[in-house]
Amino acid sequence: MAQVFVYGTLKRGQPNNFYMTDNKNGHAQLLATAVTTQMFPLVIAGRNNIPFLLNIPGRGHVVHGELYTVDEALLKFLDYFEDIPDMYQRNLVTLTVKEWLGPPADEEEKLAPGSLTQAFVYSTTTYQPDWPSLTHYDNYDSYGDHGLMYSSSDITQHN
Ligand code: PCA
Repeated sequence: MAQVFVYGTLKRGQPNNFYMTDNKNGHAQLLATAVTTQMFPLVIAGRNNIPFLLNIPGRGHVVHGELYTVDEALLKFLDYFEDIPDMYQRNLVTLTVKEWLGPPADEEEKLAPGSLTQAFVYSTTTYQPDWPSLTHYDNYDSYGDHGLMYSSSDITQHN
């Protein structure tokens, strides 16, 4: 099992959340809402409007997302889906827990609001030179006012 922080299309209400819930490629359990303790630029880039957390700590905003525990099968699938290591790399990030949403029976695992934890995140150090100057978001929504709705038609053509 591994902890994964999702900040983009894998969040609840976003276009790829079904990968976290349909149990086809492995299992995930939502644990909590969380926010990165450090700031990062979260941008929407490429012709498919893909959200990217750029691995430039200290720039941008603290980024809101969701903490999951995932099994090895789903972690492997997500690495494939996120096109590791070309499109994203899987890095560790420190999070501040906001609201616990995990199973109530899991008293031992329960993380208090404000506590710190570490999780994997699909972020990137291999971005295009103009990406850091794109608009920085703190809470991604594919359907937001920006009008840059995510398109999954061809995930290999993100540049
Ligand atoms: N999927 C991953 C990284 C960005 C994306 O759209 C996520 O939601 O965290």
